Amino acid sequence: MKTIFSLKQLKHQGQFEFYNGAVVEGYENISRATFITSRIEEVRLGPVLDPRPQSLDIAKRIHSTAYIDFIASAWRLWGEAGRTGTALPYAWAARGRYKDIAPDSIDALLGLYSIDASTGFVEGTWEAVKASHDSALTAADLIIEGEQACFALCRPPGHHAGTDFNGGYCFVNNAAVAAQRLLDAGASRVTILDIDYHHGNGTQEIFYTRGDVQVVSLHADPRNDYPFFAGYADERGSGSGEGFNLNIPLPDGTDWTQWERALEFALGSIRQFGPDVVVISLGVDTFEGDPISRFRLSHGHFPLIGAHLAALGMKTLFVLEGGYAVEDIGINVVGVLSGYEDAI
Ligand code: OKP
Ligand code: ZN
Repeated sequence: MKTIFSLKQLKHQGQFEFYNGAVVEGYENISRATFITSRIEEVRLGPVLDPRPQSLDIAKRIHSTAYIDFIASAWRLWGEAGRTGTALPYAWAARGRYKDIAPDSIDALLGLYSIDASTGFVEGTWEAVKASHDSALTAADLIIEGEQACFALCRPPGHHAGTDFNGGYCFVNNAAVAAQRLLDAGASRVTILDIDYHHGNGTQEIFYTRGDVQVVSLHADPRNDYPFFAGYADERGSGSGEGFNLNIPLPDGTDWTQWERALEFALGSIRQFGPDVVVISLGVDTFEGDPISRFRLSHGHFPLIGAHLAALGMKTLFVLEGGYAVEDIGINVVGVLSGYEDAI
């Protein structure tokens, strides 16, 4: 299987976040990517290729143009305000309760276009975010050109980024942009199956009223964990999208037996929908050793996930999301990909 990845994606580096009341180095760090590429080479999964340069046209349809323009200029605005550290918000608009205003101050803009204080900007953030987006689109292009499966090593990740907000380490929703590219190229239906530990609230929001993209997600019950305000089982889509959003929240401590049962249910709903391509939002923070998560999958389970996905018999685009046990992330991500390849 081919992997798409650019070294530019390492330029988002050294950002801080809030965690348990303290300011700490970001969990979403560059070693995540380097552990994965090392493992790909170790097991000879296939070549790691640079993305092709890509236009932002689709990103500006999936997100608002104003939002994309903001994240492309946030670091410059932060510098113009005389700031040097990680650009993070400290004030939010509690949307719907305030007038619809267009503020100028960088502090207001950071709050306006975000849902949390985990998603800071540093000097290289935009270049890395753009390259991550290019990797997702290039991997989608390879599927369009005939590959059965492809891996977009996207970092920063994407599934918490919605139409006009960042959050959860995510800026551009790479999986959503890739899904739109597949539709533009002639796919009539695409499924995004999100197996990250956290609910992909951004992906859900983007496609909530659409019937051409089914969004299916297995995740920690949002009563217990981030993103808290979305991911409940009664969120099933609306309008033309009604019935095409499926959330399967799972309790703290979920183990392989429970998780696999949920996956089988999800796969059943995907078979019914009958997409031309499945995009997997591939997070491996379901691993028992993950520092910010509370599920109990172990190393050996990840290849089994790959085998389940291969059994769908559909073209499959893997897009990286989370996974923070960095020493294990290569084994777990490449475990899914090799498990898939061994089973097709
Ligand atoms: C991103 B992905 C507070 C703790 C972490 C955000 C979690 C984001 C997870 N800094 N809060 O879905 O793996
Ligand atoms: Zn996650």
